[in-house]
Amino acid sequence: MALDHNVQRSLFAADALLPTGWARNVLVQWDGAGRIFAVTADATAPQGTPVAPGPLLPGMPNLHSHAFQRAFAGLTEYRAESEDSFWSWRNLMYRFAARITPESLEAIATWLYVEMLEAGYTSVCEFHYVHHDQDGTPYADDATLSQALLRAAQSAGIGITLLPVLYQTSGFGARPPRADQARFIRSTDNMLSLLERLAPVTQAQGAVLGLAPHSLRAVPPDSLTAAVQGLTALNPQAPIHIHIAEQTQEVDDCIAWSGQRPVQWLLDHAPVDKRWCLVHATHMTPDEYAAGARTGAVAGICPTTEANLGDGIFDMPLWLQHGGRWGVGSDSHACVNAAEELLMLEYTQRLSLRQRNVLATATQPDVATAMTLQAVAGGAQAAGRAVGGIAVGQLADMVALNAQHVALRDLPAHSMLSSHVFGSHRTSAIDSLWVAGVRRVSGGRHALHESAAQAFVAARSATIAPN
Ligand code: NGQ
Ligand code: ZN
Repeated sequence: MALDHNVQRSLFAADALLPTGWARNVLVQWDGAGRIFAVTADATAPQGTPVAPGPLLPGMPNLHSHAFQRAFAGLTEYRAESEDSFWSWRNLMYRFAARITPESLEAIATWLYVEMLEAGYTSVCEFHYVHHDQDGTPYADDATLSQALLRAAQSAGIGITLLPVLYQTSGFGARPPRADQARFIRSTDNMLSLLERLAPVTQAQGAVLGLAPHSLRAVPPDSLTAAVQGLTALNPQAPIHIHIAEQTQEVDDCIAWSGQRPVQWLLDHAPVDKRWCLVHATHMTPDEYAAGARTGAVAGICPTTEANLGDGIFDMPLWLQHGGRWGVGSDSHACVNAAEELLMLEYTQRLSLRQRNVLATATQPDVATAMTLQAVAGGAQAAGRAVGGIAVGQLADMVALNAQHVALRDLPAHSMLSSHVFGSHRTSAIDSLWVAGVRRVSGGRHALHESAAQAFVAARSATIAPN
């Protein structure tokens, strides 16, 4: 245990992005649990206060991650079928999932979380569905793979919301699971036992435990109802995440099964509210945009993965018009970089609307600033953790850019952020990052960078299937 006087409890920044916008000469102070108790603008730094090397930003929550998928990022970019699609990618992805072990998952996730921290994410929502041993039998300790992820988050020092995934069927109408989905399958009762088992473990490390019904394809209506009720009995505030309406095939199948589109069906049959994160929600009608936004649920947009998988484009202006909340996730981890997700999101809107600066707002004309504040607020809501920005009561999850980086030097603070997000630089402008007040990245590097990278490479080699 470090002695109290060695523990950092404050930081001064010449410029800081607060939930209300940019402020000058900001002193941030937090307690021993990493919770901010004072944010003072126009302050003078008390002697000895550490000073941020550039503009201070709120840490970005990553609201959607399948950690194991980092091991094959960039390795499915070849033609596997005459017309490759999301579904042919999924077949390849299942081959990697089949080979994951507790050891390889921990190594892959540890490195992934180190990368996330170096890239501006301070917390992660882990949508975790590979539960069982390779032949589909539960591990002797049924929480083995969940524990591997929790350990990885703890070693890297990233905040985590663990979302064990309920997965039961291969398609609408209770189609039996495929053989290559055997590692994912749990009964609803079994899932609720897992949650009970994990509740004290997650709490002990400051993690939040939620639930992820994988999708309407994978969870029949009765199970969805029972699981949400069971979770709510455990913790009425626990987050609930679901993949929804990502692919048009899924929409067509849902209509054939129920006469309704996925989002419409979900809103009619589940108590969707601000606890929920609707991951992707790509294919909605204008009525679904309006009704979905009104629930207060967060749209979990995963811009680079959605581009990588050919999902389609979420209509941000329509969602925002109805007061919709949103955040970003790196999902399959084809890209692990908070700024690049914002860039990709704004660019897809520009390409589809043939406009510029689509996500600027009346009060926040600077796109990178507007997007950062919205994505942090939405991401925090989806995480169910107090990670909603640099404000009293929130955890001190913060990122400092390097004002001496050539891309930033001598610019005003909002332009530094804009240059960081939209300037596409060969090297990162992130200097430091704090999670709950603990500095995890300095000089752009995490302390575990080398060792975690080595373990990752070994785990990846073991995971890549020999043709
Ligand atoms: C997943 N990923 O669970 O990893 C999914 C693919 C599915 C994304 N949707 C599998 N991006 O949806 O069936
Ligand atoms: Zn996903």
